[in-house]
Amino acid sequence: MGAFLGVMFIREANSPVPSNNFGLPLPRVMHRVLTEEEIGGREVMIFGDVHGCLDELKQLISVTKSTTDNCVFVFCGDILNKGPKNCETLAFIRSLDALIVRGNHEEHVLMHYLKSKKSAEDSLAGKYKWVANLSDDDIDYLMQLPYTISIPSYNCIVVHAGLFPWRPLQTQHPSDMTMMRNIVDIDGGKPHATKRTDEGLPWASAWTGPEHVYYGHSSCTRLKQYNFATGLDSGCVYGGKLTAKLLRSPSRLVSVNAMQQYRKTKKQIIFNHTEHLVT
Ligand SMILES: [Mn+2]
Repeated sequence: MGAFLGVMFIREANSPVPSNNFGLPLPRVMHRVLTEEEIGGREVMIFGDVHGCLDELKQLISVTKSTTDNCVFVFCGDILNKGPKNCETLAFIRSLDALIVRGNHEEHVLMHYLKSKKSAEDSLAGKYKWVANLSDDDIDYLMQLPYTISIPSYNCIVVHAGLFPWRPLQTQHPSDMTMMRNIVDIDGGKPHATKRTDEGLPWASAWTGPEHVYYGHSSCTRLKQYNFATGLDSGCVYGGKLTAKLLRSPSRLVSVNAMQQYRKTKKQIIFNHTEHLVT
């Protein structure tokens, strides 16, 4: 395994940064760093996938007594789509001066928006109808969302879906960072990422740090804790919970229950509402 890892690292380090999913333009900053100076002694709160669940988001902020004066808000992506209050959620999160990494749903929104601008036949309809209510400034804002946010003072990285183990940040593939779940063929010579969960192993189980990774995207497996990774998507939009991690010592997980099930799941998810508790 050791020799194999070394080969992987060199090969990947020399490969060019791949292009974006869906032909979207890349953001000016792919990998944002949140510095100690920016944090300025405040708490840092990292949220799992909100998916338009604004009421639960406000409740979670309220029960932890967090404000922009005492806390920096960071989101794991997928703040939009599927849920009840998309435009309002974006406006609220922007009002918090929060940092957000892009999720596959932010990219879907941008893709549908750009298609609708190109061709009258591709007008925003169905579940993307609400996108027409976003301002040009909102679209520009979403276009510039980075893929990762590193927080060196807490030795951690925030990403939506995951990071491919053994690969430096600069050569991580955009579609891995926004969509991957598992890694296939870890011992088979050519490991690769997949969106599927029925083959291979969760990428987070193979991630050996040194940074701890906080990610979302994976509600079907609920809250997941590995040695060097924590999955914060606990399926709020599916009637689960909205979860966040507070980083300042003593660090802790906090969550609130969804007020209702906003979206049906393809697979049945059994939520354990005593699994982790609101503080
Ligand atoms: Mn996602």
